[in-house]
Formats: sequence, C-alpha cells, structure tokens
Amino acid sequence: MTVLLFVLFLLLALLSFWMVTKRKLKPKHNYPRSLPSLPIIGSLLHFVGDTELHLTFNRLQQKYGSLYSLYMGSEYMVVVNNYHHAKEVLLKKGKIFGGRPRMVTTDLLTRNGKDIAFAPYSSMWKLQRKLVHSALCMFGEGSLALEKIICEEAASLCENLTATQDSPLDMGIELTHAVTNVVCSLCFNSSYQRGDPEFEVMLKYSQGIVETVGKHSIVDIFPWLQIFPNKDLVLLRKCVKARDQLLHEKFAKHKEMFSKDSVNDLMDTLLKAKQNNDNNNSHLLPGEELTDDHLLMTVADIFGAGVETTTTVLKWNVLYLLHYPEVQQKIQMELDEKVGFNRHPLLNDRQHLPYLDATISEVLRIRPVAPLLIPHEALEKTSIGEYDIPKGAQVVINLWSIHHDEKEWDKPQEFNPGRFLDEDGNRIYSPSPSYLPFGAGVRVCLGEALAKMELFLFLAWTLQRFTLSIPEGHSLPEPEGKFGVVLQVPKFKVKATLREAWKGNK
Ligand code: PLO
Repeated sequence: MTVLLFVLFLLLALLSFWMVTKRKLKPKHNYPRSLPSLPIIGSLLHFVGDTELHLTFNRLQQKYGSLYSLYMGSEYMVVVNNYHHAKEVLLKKGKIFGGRPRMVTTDLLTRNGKDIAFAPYSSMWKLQRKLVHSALCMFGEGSLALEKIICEEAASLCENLTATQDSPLDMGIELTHAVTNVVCSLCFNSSYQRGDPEFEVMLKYSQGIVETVGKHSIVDIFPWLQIFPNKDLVLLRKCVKARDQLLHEKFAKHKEMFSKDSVNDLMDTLLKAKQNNDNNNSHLLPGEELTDDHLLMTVADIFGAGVETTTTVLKWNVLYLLHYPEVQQKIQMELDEKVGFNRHPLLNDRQHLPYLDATISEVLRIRPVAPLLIPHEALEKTSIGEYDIPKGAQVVINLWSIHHDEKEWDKPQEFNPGRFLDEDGNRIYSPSPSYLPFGAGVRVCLGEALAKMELFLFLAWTLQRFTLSIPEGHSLPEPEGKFGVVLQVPKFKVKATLREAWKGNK
C-alpha cells in the first residue's frame, strides 16, 4: 500500500513538475504572429485561387504586421516584409538561414539539389559557388573579353532591329537571343545563329520550367500528390528532359576536347576542378564527391539564371519605356551628349550616364525579378527581431513589400528613375536601404556584375539608335507581372524606329 501511495505521489509530483515547466516554457516561445490554420491544409484557405503570392503576402501585413507566420500545408513558414528583418536573415544570420527547403519541383530540376541556387547549405555547395565565382571573374568581370562579347551581341541585336524596322516586333525574342548568346559564350564558348532550331528548343523548355518550378505549387506543398496525374509535373518533366538532352550533348563534346591547358569556358573550368578533385579531394568532406551531375546542374543553373533573369529585366525596362516616353527621351539626350553618334557605348560610359543607370535601378525596384527571392530555411533554432524561429522553418523574404514600403519610398507605386539621383542629377547608390534586387549574404546572386554590364550595354546600344514605341493598332501592355520563379512580363509588340542621326549610316 505504501509503495502504491509512494508511486502515486511520485507520479503526481512529476505531472505537476511537467505542467509547471511547460507553462514556464511556453511564454519562452515567442513565435511571430500566425495566420489561422487548419490541420493538413494549414493556412491555405487564405490563398485559394491566388496566383500572385507576393501581392497577397504584402497585403496580409495590414492585419498581421510585417513579420508573420503561416502553415503552407504542414510546412511552417515565416514571411518577412521589411528590410530590417530581411537584413538580419540574409546578412547578420546568413549562415543560420542559409538552408533551402526541399521541393518536388526544384528537386526534379536540379537532380535533388546538385546545383547552386536550390542546393542545401553544404561544403559541396560552397565549392560549386567558389568555382563559378572564379570562372565569372576570369572570363568576364575582370577582363575586357566579356565587354567585347556583349557589344558584339548588342551590334547584332541592333542589326536585327534595323531589319524589322517599324513593323510590330516581339522584342522579347530578340533580347533573349542576345542574352542567351552572351551566357552561351561564357558557359560553352559557343553561340546561336538566327533561326537555330536548338535555340527554339531552349526557348520552349525554359518557358515551361519558369511556369512550373518553385512557385509553391500544389505538389510542392503536398509532395504525396505526385502519385496522381498532374499537368504541371508532366510539363516540367518534359522540359527537364529536353534541357538534359541539350546539356548532355554539350557536356560530351567538352569532355572529349578537354585539355587542362586550354580552359575556355565555365564547363572547362568545372571539368578541370573535377579532375583536381579526383586527384586530391581537397575541400570536400569524406564521402562527398564532385560528380558529373554536380557539374551539369551547376552549368544548367548559371545558364538558366543568366538567360531568364536578364531578359526579364530587359523586357520590364522596355515596357516601362513605352509607358514613359519622356524617360526614354531623357536617356537618349544623355546618350547623345555623352556618347554621341560616332561610336558605340562602352562600359566606361556608365559613370557618365547616371539617368540610364537610375532607370535600370528603378525598374529593378518596381518589378523585382524574384519578388520572393528563393525561400530560405533555418538550419537551427534562432530568432528574427524579438521573435523565436524554430529549426526547419521556411523563411520567405518578400522583396516586393521591401521595394514598395511606403515608410521607405515616396509614392512607391510610381515609376520614377529620378529618385535614384540627387538634385544635380548625380547618381546616388540608393535613396533607401530598403532595396535588395540581387538579395544579400551567403546566397547573394552570383551574376550581379554580369547582369549590370548586360543591362547597361544592351539598353545603351538600343536607345542610342532606336526609339521604341507602341505600334499602331496595339495597346500599351499593362505592367502586371505573373508570379513564378521569376516575375514574368506580359507579351507585347514594339515598334523600333531608327533615330534620325542613324538613318543612312549603319
Ligand atoms: C529559369 C528556367 C531555366 O530553364 C532553369 C532555371 C535555372 C536557374 C533559375 C532560373 C530557372 C530562374 C531564376 C533563378 C535561377 C537561379 C537563381 C534565379 C531562380 C528556373 C533567381 C531569380 O533567384
């Protein structure tokens, strides 16, 4: 009996101890305010029929504040809508938040995270990033070679525009062609001629991937839905297959021709690194190996990112120039004065063309390429501001909110390149710190310098020679983007008219 009483007493004591500690622990967890959620579907009722996630996340701030949480199905997600918190996540605690959530669609695209952008935080990922970074420095940013390549492509872009002069033209395709050839030289030391069927294949599969990958689609939220037929997954698989075929051909050719004394492009750099690594696995942990899959996925990432992001920004630029002909005219006046008509624009001119530079910055602000960046994942228990964040939480940085914050930007909905200039028209870097078009921290965009060179040169060349306008009978395209892994630009036609000074000479 006494034993029984003793056990009962012990149990009661344990229970009360547990309850007291639980009550004590509970207030310790100060998680961000959460949207209501139901079992299994989580907070998804808020997003029924919603395609523009960045806008909904922006709107939800009114009710839940700038930092809130929700459940995407069963996944805990924190949404960051202001730059203080964004900088804490990306810069101050960059390593802690350096993970990536696994998703069905991105796993399919990257052979389970063997690329850079969607890969988990690991020593392999660091090695891949380092290799690409040094290759970009070697072939591009540091040397004149890249400027020459971009200018050659800009020249043939202008030729094509001259040929189709005054008739309605989908400039998107011309711009994609030019940008693709720059990235092609960089990755594969090759380029596409006009009308090359391989280029058409690339255009088509890339569009399919952009439409289906990494946009929190239903299979990303409920991976078990993969077992049922799914239109998006069928399309994605088909496009990835087409991409792989193209990549394998290029890879095989490079392997065959490879010589470590003649490294001509990114693919060669990666092959050389693999050879070195096979000899002495220098940077990697035991059991880790830089495989052909890693090389392929790395090139695929750089190629895909290089093409899709830069063309998207160029298309947004053209769209805004059609809406604001006075901005276009101002850029042309600046070009006429600083570059003139006897030579083409060079990278060195950038410092003398602040209005063009400011226009590019404003386009990147008002229509960020990746409005939610790529989701991050907390690799350990941590915090944002005064709030606790559990290990494994998905953290989404809403760049759209950060770039449209009324506390930071005067009339953020208005397109106004002048906000990036001081009273004398000199370039200021950014009037507000609430501006991160390329992200920041350990996952910052690898192609920022390359992108800036291309944006500047392609626009300067085009506007030096042509005036862009809406063709007769066509209407102005709405500046509404379609959310996805990049913010897609609506299709529209442009009339490119050769400017007076260029008529008669080439
Ligand atoms: C674009 C379509 C390509 O076929 C594959 C591809 C690879 C890398 C992705 C890119 C797509 C979209 C833009 C991404 C880029 C990596 C970094 C970049 C997500 C899906 C951004 C904006 O973060």
